[in-house]
Amino acid sequence: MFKFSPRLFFGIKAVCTVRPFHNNCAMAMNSKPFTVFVEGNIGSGKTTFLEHFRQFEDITLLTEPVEEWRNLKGWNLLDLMYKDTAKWAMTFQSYVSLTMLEMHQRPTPTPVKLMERSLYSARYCFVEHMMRSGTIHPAEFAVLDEWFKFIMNHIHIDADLIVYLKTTPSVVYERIKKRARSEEQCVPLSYIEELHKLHEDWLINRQHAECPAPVLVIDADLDLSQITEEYKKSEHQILRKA
Ligand code: DCM
Ligand code: MG
Repeated sequence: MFKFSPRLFFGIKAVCTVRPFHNNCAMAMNSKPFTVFVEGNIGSGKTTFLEHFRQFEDITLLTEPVEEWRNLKGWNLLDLMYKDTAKWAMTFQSYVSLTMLEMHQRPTPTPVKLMERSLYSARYCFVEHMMRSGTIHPAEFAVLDEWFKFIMNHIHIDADLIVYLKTTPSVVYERIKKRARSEEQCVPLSYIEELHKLHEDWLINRQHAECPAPVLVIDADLDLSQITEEYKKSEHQILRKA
């Protein structure tokens, strides 16, 4: 059993920005919403975490657009990617980037915005894995990386806090098997382990230049009956309550 210990890592990199406070009054003055990315391995409970916040008013919840990835003009890109990764990874990730960018840009009428994953995890975890494992050709990686750099340099992506649902690979592997999303049935434990390491390298070890916000780490190994208590401990930082 893991003991809960939320740790807030305040980024020391120059790119990290923290807004000191905001409230409804600030919203009325047209300030940007307090924007939180919920990050973590496949099966770490990101969607469940977002659902926990549905009970609160004045919060916009943006779940990962998996249904769009499963149905682009009738094509299931997620399934194509898992069935023939070498052929479809590039197409899949370029569509992920487009849909995530649309989510980053979506106007938000509330003072808080909670978003499942981001363009950053797409680049630093999933595309990074495809490049390192040789799944995509270096030329394909170069194209995806140029898109990412262009977006970072020309479009402002708001980020105030990253919630990292930290898990043990074997735990999420069992969850993935249980939830039985048809496309993911071929996913091996080694892939989950490698994705875990890439999340750690990005959010804990700070191996990339871009960690756009402070990181709140939550122990997400606990099962559903206990995890709500862990989620509650993050409420004050997300809802900006004293
Ligand atoms: N996924 C991916 N690349 C991304 C984002 C997600 O391959 N940039 C995949 C991993 C999962 C599915 O999409 O199979 C949805 O992720 P999750 O279940 O973690 O919400
Ligand atoms: Mg999800």
